[in-house]
Amino acid sequence: MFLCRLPWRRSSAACKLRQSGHFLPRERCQMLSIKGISTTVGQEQQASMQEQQVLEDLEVPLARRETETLFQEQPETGNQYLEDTLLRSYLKTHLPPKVLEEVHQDLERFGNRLLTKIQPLGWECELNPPVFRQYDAWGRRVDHIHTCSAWRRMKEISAEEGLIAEAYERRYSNWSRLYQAVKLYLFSSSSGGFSCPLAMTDGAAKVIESLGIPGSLKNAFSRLTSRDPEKFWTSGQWMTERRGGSDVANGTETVAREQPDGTYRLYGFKWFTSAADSDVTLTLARIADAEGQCTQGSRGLSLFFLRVRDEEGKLNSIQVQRLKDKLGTRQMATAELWLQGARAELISAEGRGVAAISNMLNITRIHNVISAVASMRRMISLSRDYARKRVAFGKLLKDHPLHMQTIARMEVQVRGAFLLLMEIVRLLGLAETNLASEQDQLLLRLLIPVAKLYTGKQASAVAVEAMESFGGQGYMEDTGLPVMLRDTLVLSIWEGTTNILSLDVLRSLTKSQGQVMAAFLSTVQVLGVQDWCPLSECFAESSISTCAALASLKVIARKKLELASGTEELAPGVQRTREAIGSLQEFMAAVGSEQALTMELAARDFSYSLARIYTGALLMEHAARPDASSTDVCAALRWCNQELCPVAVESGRGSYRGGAALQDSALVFGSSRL
Ligand code: UCC
Repeated sequence: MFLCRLPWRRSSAACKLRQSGHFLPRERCQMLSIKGISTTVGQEQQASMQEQQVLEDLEVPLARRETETLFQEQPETGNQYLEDTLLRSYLKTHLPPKVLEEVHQDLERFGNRLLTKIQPLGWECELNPPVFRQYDAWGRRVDHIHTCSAWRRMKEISAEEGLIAEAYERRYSNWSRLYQAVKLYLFSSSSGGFSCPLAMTDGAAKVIESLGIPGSLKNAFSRLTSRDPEKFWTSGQWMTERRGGSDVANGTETVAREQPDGTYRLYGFKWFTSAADSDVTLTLARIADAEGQCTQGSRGLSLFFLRVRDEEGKLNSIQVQRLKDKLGTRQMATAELWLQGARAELISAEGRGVAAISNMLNITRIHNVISAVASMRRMISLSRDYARKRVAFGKLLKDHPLHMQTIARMEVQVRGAFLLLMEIVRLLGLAETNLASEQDQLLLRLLIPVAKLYTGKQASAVAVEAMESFGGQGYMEDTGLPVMLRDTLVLSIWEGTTNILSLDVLRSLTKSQGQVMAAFLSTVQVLGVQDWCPLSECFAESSISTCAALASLKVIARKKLELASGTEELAPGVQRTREAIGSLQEFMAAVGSEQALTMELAARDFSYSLARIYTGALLMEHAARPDASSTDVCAALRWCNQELCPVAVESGRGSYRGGAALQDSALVFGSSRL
């Protein structure tokens, strides 16, 4: 996340020598450390003399200068936009030229702002996590969550940069969403955790917009999507209660009581509320009838909007029980909250709370993908820079083939994940501007959980691997690397765990009666297996609606480009993708007649198969551009060299048969439990 101008080289040499025996001659360190261990008088005298010598050395400027040359130059990143060749080639390929020109200028400026101003603020957020003060000096309960000035500055910057606004103003029509996602992607690893409230703010804005921005929510919507730091609000998403983080339908106990004025008061306990310093929130509750009874299950849940504090900053009948002590995302306050009659507005139809909040979930899940890709990109950029600076066994790390193979494997992962992210936000942009075909919409519904679950896992694996590429330094807190690792590990958990998302993939299949799969298969065929055609051309209508100068694209859109000369090199990848699609189809045909348990057991592998096949097709499409580089081709082929359809392989091994579930239980609990 940080690793830019961290205080590594700032502390005095003497202090470093004291902190780290590594930089001292080994014998002297040992002598320093033998104090207190039983020694002979002679040994003690010798140790004392040597210790004296070390202390003298510390005072001698020449010796200090010599020692300083031992310090390792730290890995750094530059302007993250300019350095990201894949991002830039994607934008160049897909954005209409006029849009590209404007966006490029802004992103270059933003990249510089991130490097010089925002990144240091992000580190400050890490060093100054929120503090909870329950009582004031005179014993009055205040429940104040104190955040640092850098965190508050992040909120202002988010407004100034239009990190939410951009998606809702739609000044670039369908490309606005993609542009917003790119800014969030660049922001994420420098944001000091502020990506989290932004995700929920975007989700809340989306829900309100999808409700047609009712009059009572006009003010909230304009604040959530404002560029004015004075006006800008952030939102929370209070879904998780003690009995249900995943099983929201059965776990939600919060009760809503209607008031004479038509508003509601909420009573309950929210177990995880991220970014609890937010201005407003969306939350679920069960409406009590005149007898105080509530409908249980999913159909009993309704969606509410509430302001967390009033104009004077007083909490809305809410008590903060405590802040969570988390592994990561420590920059951001996650609280346990008691709702003791919090005034709220019902914003969904009664009993349609889950369906209504799923609009928010789908947006926050996309933000999760953004953070996953951003984290991988940052870790790999730092590993790469370190490989250019660190010498081991007489040569730079970059000259060690095994080390480079490890980084290259991570690079293939992040490239695939990046293209998958771009694909989703491209589709979302089309859907939000009424330009999406039915197929696009089905695809979007399917790909959001697929991308969330897959990139969350990828990011965790890449973060661990990349940390290792710094050796022991990767494990040191003040390098900032452990912070990045911790913050990445949450990505496979919040917003739905891998298994919950795998079941959501199945839900999308069932709900659409298989249409999402038809959309998936036909798109994959077009992307990876047919001639290349730039998508900006395919969707030229949308760009033309915002930019008349692009009318010429319409002409080009009708022309299918010949595959670039490198296409032949892609043949093995195309072949493997075709085979994987065939295996997937065979699996689906076979499983159609089997029980629901089979599909549940297969859900994760099935989702991984969708992710790998679709991403492979995207990589090949990118590699088949006329101006594709050899790196693009290499990444596509390497991606396709992995098992693209693990669900077929596991199915062949009998992993989803009923007996397999019994075996799983036996393996976990031992046979005696059966
Ligand atoms: O709050 C959290 C932490 C906040 C931090 C946010 C930071 C984000 C940062 C990102 C980067 C920095 S974590 C809490 C997250 N909680 C979850 O994600 C919940 C996980 N559980 C699920 O997703 C479950 O699958 C549920 C809750 C959706 C299951 O609920 P139900 O009620 O049992 O499911 P149903 O009955 O199948 O679905 C109810 C309705 C259906 O519509 P109808 O009634 O028309 O058939 C579904 O089709 O909701 C619809 N639905 C969806 N529609 C359910 N899920 C979706 C979906 N994903 N998209 C569209």
